[in-house]
Amino acid sequence: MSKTYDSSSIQVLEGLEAVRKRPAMYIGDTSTKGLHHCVFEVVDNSIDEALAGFASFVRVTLNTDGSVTVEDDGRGIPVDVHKTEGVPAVEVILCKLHAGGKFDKDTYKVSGGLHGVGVSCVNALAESLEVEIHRDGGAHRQTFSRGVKTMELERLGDSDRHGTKLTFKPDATIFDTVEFVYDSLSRRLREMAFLMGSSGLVIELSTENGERSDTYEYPGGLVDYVEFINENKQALHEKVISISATTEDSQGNAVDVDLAMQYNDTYREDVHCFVNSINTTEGGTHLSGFRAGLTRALNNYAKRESLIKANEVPPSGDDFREGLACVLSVKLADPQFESQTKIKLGNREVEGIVASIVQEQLTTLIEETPSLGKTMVNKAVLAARARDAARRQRDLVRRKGALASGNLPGKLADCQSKQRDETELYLVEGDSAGGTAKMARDRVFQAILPLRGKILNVEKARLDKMLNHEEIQILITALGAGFGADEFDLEKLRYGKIIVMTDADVDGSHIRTLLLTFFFRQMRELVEAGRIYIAAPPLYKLKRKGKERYILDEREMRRTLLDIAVEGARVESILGEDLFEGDTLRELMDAVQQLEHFREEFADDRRGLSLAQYVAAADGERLPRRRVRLADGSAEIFHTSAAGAVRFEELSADDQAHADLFAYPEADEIETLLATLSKHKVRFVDLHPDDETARYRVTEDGEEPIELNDLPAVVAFLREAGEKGVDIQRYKGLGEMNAEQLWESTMDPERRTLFPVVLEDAMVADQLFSTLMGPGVEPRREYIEKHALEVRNLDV
Ligand code: 0RA
Repeated sequence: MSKTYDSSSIQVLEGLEAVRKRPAMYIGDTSTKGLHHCVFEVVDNSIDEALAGFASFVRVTLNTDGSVTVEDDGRGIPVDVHKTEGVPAVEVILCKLHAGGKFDKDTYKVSGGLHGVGVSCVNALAESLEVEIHRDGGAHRQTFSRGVKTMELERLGDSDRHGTKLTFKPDATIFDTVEFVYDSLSRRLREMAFLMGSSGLVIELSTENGERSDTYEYPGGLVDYVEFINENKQALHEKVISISATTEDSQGNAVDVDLAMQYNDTYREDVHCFVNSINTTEGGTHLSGFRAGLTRALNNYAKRESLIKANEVPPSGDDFREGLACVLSVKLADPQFESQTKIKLGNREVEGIVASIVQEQLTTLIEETPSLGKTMVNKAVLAARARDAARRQRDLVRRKGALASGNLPGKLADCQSKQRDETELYLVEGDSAGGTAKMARDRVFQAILPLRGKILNVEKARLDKMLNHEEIQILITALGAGFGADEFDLEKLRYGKIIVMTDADVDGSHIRTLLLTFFFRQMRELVEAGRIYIAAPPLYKLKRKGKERYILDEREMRRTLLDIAVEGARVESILGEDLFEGDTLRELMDAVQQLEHFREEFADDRRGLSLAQYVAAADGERLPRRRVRLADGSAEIFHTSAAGAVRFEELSADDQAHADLFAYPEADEIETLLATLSKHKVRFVDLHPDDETARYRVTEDGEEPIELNDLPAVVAFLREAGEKGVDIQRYKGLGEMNAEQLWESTMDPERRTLFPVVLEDAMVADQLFSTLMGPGVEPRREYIEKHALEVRNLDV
């Protein structure tokens, strides 16, 4: 970057009203996605500073007041007076659309995603924005609101630092939601850190309250990324392969190609590709170039070394990518995207460029390290064999008619409607519940498929074995959309919704997980299209005054009984003259009831504090998030999870082995409950007073008043009163319901609860499935131990 920027290189285009009028035009939409887009818009600028060699860190902080701060140690936004505008450049950059010194053609914007609309858009959509700049020997500050300055640029004093610190609070009148989602920001920032890795950049994300903080620093770049992907998988060769080159296209523009890859023992291809740091989820010419180069290099090598026998099925391109984890990143000056959403690269020339770089460097590499070449080819030979076996298996099954639609499995009770989108297929655990469901359903639009026993864990099986499994064949046939990478066709799906209906017990949740694993691995499109649902059969039925209702779980039960009791009841405090009734009474009783519930849970959990001790350890209104207990019995309490985790990690290995780290994930919930108490002027310590004084007078409609000691006693009394005239039935499983009950509670669209299965982050899901359902015992044990700390009611 030889070019120097100053205010003269910034051109002025138009005003910001346009952005406020039609925000979606600039940031995509006004959902969480658009909201996050604003953060990345600023972050991109910081990252550009890092790529240009001026910044070494980017720090993102989610502040308690709902604003977000992005800080870097780059050159700082220019503050000198703009030649034609006559105001400081920073003001032009923040208040004029498309103004930005970086709009020159000399360099491409490497960090940018869909971004590049300019920080002025962020300013336009911010209720308030403050920028602090260290540059030219001084510290400077200016503030804005909704794109308009609220003060002139101010010089705060001398400074020998350089950098930009920008804080903005999103405008709640523009966005559907102004709450940043930590995990979602963290995912993209981590991805950016991987992609920028080798430039030495450190990206930090934290919340101002210290609750969460993460540092992303990946000097290994793409190699680190691939190691991360393969973290819980068995790698087939020790070192991650790294390929990179810079060339020119026919126009003389620079094209950078970087990739890292490593085979693992799974059967899936896991390739992530990027263009100028944009995740091109639909691939494009760079991806097809990579595939061609890989296939050619390995095919030629296999031929030369006679690694494939004459009577053997030759590996296809797919076979060469079985079990391949790969990250491919290309950078080019003028990317052409095939779709508006920029997820598929269209530049034709890139294909040949990537293909020849990959072929060339890979060939050299495997010639230098023959064992590596053999490992890769062998994996592909096995994949080809399995593919062939699967094909034969499929042909066999197809000949038997099982995979062809039109020849439906006998167990399936199909529905009548041909309007696909209004139809539903229930996958039911066991023949007996299946039978009930068949009687219960509305046969016009509901189909039932009973599944017997456990279906195969597809995480541990290859295709041919999977197709051999009868329940899976039946499932594939019933869905009617085919199977396998080239055959699955969402359009052919025979039902609008696929609903998994299992018992609320260990077996039920296991079967549910196996089914979800199957859908995620083999029919991901079904999940992505939002077609999969989980049915929620109730745990209880409650009858009162001739009326029945179903209750989903314990918690709803407690609340319902209290609701009934609170009707027509009044509670007076004898000492304080407070009167509670109606909604106020319900709110207070509900809080007391929940706190008592926590009190019991604390009493018998292994974290070793009573609820009273725990609440007493509060710092102001903040409850502890972590507690570390050492082997000698001494313990420390931490109000932020980060501090507790750090303290734990600081211990020696021996101390760690003998120390316990306890998490309090319910802290937020309890804080809210305590706040409700204080809203009603009740102190936590008064819930269980030491003496036996009657403090509350309770009057139920048409009954004599009764005096009680404390609020938990009032709750118990009211709940007992509520239970009078109420008949409760508990269901242990679907099998205990008759057809009518099953229909009313779980299958009637008007009354049931359905949980849609959504795929938030395919990469995280992928790792989770590998960890929990894959063959490795150690990663699973680690996962469960780590998360056991976070889980209170492990409902299995
Ligand atoms: C315009 C020109 C220059 C830098 C920046 C903007 C800039 C913007 C942001 C936003 C967040 N951090 C930032 N850092 C820099 C070039 C300045 C020069 O030539 O010295």
